[in-house]
Amino acid sequence: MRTQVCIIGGGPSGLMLSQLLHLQGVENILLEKHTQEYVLSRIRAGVIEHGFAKLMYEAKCGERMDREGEVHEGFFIADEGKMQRIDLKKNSGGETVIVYGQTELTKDLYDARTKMKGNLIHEVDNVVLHGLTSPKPYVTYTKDEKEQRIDCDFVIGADGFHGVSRKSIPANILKEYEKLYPFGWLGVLSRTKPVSPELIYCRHERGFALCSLRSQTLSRYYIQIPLSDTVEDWPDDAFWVELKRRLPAEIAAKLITGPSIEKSIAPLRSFVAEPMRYGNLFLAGDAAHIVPPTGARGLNSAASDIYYLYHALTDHYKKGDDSGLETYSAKALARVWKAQRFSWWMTMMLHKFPESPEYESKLQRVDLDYLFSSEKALGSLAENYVGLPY
Ligand code: RFL
Ligand code: PHB
Repeated sequence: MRTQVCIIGGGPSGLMLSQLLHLQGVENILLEKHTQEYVLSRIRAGVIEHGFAKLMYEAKCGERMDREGEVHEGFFIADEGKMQRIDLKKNSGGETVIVYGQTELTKDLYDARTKMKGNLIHEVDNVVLHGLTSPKPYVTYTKDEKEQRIDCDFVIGADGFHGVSRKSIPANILKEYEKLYPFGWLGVLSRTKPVSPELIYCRHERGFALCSLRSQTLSRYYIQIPLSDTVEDWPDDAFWVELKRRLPAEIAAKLITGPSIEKSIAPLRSFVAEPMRYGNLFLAGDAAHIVPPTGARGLNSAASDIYYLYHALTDHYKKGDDSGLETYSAKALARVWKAQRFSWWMTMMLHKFPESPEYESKLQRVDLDYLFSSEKALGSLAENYVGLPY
């Protein structure tokens, strides 16, 4: 097979790029390791910034998000029981975020790709990238036990943190930066009315908690847990008891509990791989960078990579202009590192650090006092949370 762009990975990054390129007449084939059902079963992001929403409209996938997504103008930070609201709209100069699940957004992208008869190949194995520094790269893989080959101009590595694309860059070229946090998040999805119409990020001496939602009938809650814990350590009842202990009393009293319909643990990690280009391979999204979820930046950072790549590839094919491809890595990384800083800061301010609880706790207090006493500090938080410009 021959195509112009071969995309590895059918998560939101790969699907979005595939759809945008197809709309511009750029041929592409997308390879995904798992089934569509599996990709859609992963419960991940919930908060979408306006830049991502704009890209969804450009991809002609924004209709359902417009109808069913909730516009949020603010969120709360609860500190040892005291609730304070961050007015995103006021402090960012008019911007808001959209609460719309990654599952729904991915489904919309899949539906659009299917309608346009996009070439998506699922359940591929043994993906190997070849000739990346030559003008004729190609990708081999097995499907139904048969070896296949795709010749292309460019390979896009959108295969997430555990994918093969980043690993195809020689170790002497790739520099990886990583910070691991000594805890994880246990997330529960339940078909219950959310305890608050806006998100609540809770700092508490027992550990961080987050009240989020997918809709007015679907709640998403998280608690900070030690890395040694497993899902089996947390039956539903234990989860609800612990969540309530960390919420302000008036919120805990309103919490409606119910059976979990999904429960999973995510370790917290900060990670960046540089550069994001190697010859004709371009990395995008989680394949190149990971943030702890505290700042709701992961998917949103993937979206800015896709925006830059989409324009760079379109300029290459339509205008013979390669400047976007040449500057891609530097441009994408400049924004990625800002999301890293913001996510790290939010994480450090709101979690319990088991090794130095008293010192960290003092600093967190100062950070929060400063935040709520300074319009400029609130402006900085709001500007980062709604998404810095592309
Ligand atoms: P994905 O979604 O990991 O998709 C990569 C795809 O590549 C496939 N793959 C391969 N395919 C072919 N061959 C191979 N060898 C392959 N290896 C892997 C995989 O099967 C998969 O389908 O990466 P992508 O597309 O870059 O998307 C990134 C986002 O998924 C991620 O950044 C967000 O979910 C992060 N995140 C959040 N981001 C936000 O912007 N706002 C949020 O509110 C938010 N909340 C979260 C989050 C992530 C979380 N977890 C579980 C890590 C909350 C949580 C709990
Ligand atoms: C979520 O709803 O899953 C969510 C929301 C905000 C975050 C992280 C996760 O910061």
